Amino acid sequence: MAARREIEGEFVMGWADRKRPTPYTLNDAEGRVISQRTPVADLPGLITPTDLRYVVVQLDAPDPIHPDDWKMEIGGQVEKPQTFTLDDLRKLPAKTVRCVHECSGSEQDFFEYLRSDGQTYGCYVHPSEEGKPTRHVPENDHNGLLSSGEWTGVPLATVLEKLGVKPGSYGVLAQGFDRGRPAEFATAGAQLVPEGEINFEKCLPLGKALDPDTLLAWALNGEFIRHIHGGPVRLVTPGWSGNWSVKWLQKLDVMDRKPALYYQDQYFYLAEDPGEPDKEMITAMGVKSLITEPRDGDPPMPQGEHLIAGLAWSGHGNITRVEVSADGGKNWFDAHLEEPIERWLWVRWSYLWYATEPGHYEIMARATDDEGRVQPQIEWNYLGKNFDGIVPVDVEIA
Ligand SMILES: Nc1nc2c(c(=O)[nH]1)N[C@H]1C(S)=C(S)[C@@H](COP(=O)(O)O)O[C@H]1N2
Ligand SMILES: [Mo]
Repeated sequence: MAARREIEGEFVMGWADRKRPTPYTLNDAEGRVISQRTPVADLPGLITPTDLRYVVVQLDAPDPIHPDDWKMEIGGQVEKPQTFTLDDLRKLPAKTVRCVHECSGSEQDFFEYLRSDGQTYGCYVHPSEEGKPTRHVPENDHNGLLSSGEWTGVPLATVLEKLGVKPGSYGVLAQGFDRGRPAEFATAGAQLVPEGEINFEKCLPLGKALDPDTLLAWALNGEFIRHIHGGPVRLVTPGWSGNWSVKWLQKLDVMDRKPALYYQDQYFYLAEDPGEPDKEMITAMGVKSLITEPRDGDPPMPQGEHLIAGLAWSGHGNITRVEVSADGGKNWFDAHLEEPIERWLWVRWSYLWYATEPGHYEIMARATDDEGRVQPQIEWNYLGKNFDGIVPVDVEIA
């Protein structure tokens, strides 16, 4: 069996245990984690353990703010601007939402792979000369940029209602207290790169800001949000790409129109080329499934029954169906969806495949959501954002 199924343990709190998955981590010069990737296919549950969550830091990682010193001004187009402490926020009626976060850049190498024979993205095409990008290798820059979590906080809508949003407002400008200059990976297609330092900012359209599941969150997976994950308070926008969930909040401004913002106009959009005038702002994720087993590179498997399993999620709602093909997309069969099926969380699915003949098989999965959206939804775009294509797993039956 492959090394990943190794179970010789380590000692956890004094007891021998199963080998634990480890995240892939990059640190800055001071040793602080600035990038981390989740070994998502090694985790058999629904919620990504906090230590294994992916991390993306666009600017410089900020110093932590003590929760007692933290304050957030909410102003702009509201009747009663107010500054909130963490205690103030926690006196409002809270709720808990479980959701998937996926970075827009997640798995972007597959766009080129699926386009490799010149066909339009969306249908499956055969492997390019270079072959298929590896999906589960953490060293690959675009792997493991997704996690799920259980967030507790107050709906942004509750706070906005208290303050009174003026009619005709566009959205809520959310500002993090991290500053810096956009990293190289985020300036490639930009037409205007700021000269000095900026804060990480997004202007969330009012409709999403008022969604009852959009939170000002202070807890993650049962504990206060750790600094590295955006504490003391972070925005959580279930269903929308990771970049909307602004970490390290320090300020909210209700805007009457959308301001020009680096991480909204110069990055995080869909377009065929950087010069395109009508770039589409990235909002919700597509609809996507991931096969967690088997995997490319597994040793040949015997004839007989094999588990095909994975995860599926959508930026718009519940997953209603996952189909599996073992013959490269000719025939599809319904997989079993494992409960619970929650609106913003991924669902685990499984299918028992009986392999009768030796040979090479291409295993594929395709998800559908309750809006009838079938994977894939997002077309090739030059920044390679929001990949949700169907990627076959190559399997040998001995
Ligand atoms: N303040 C701030 N918020 C941010 C970012 C950031 O760099 N600064 N990165 C965004 C991006 S691109 C992603 S994918 C998610 C990552 O969240 P995580 O680091 O908790 O996984 O946070 C978003 N929110
Ligand atoms: Mo991201």
